[in-house]
Amino acid sequence: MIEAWTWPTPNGHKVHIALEELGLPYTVIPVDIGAGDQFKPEFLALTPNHRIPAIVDPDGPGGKRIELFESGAILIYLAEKTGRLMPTDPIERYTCLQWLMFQMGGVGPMFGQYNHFATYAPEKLPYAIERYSNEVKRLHLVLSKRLSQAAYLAGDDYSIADIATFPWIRNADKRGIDLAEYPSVKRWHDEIAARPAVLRGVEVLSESRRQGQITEAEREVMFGKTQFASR
Ligand SMILES: N[C@@H](CCC(=O)N[C@@H](CS)C(=O)NCC(=O)O)C(=O)O
Repeated sequence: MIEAWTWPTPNGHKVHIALEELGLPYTVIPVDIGAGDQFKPEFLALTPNHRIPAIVDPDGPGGKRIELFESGAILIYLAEKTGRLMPTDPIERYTCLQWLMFQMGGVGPMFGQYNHFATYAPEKLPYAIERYSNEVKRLHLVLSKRLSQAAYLAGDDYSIADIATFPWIRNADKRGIDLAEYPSVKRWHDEIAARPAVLRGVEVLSESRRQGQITEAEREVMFGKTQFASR
């Protein structure tokens, strides 16, 4: 059975949703990133990047065990393992990968930096908040244009590109975005949000979701010296 080493964050939700969509049996191994579980030896053995998500599939290619980190790589792996959620036509497949990379290289990092400076940073730096807030808006405009031309990011069919992007569009209001201003993104979001597998995926570890402000201890673990300790 696939092990999902994960936590209820947007990057974790990508994997939960994909596993639910594909109906693959999996067990959840919680990695509490506020408590420092990402630095435990058993997790570092799977990923030197000490970030969730990671998976272990004992039944990987050729029946061999595979360990993977980076949510985009995991989504491609799961799609190829099952022959689903990624088009097979070469042009459509590259289009799907293009939008997956757009999420991995643009939406994820920029929205993440917005969250950092607007929510987690102890000092509220106007330049940093404005810079990432502009990127959040710009990226919503790019998505809006694409989704006014196509039903889904890859084209006619729901794919791993949508699964990668959706968890970052959920709760858009937390990034100062009113989805009503981006009707095509809202149409796409609302449709995906109602999928039964998505409803199940976003509930994985929901009981562990942080309520309220980040604590000093969590800030130290994720952004302070803890990450540089020798292990
Ligand atoms: N590019 C990575 C990013 C993973 C990532 O940033 N994960 C965050 C949670 S969403 C994390 O584990 N943070 C732990 C930390 O900051 O120490 C991916 O897509 O898998």
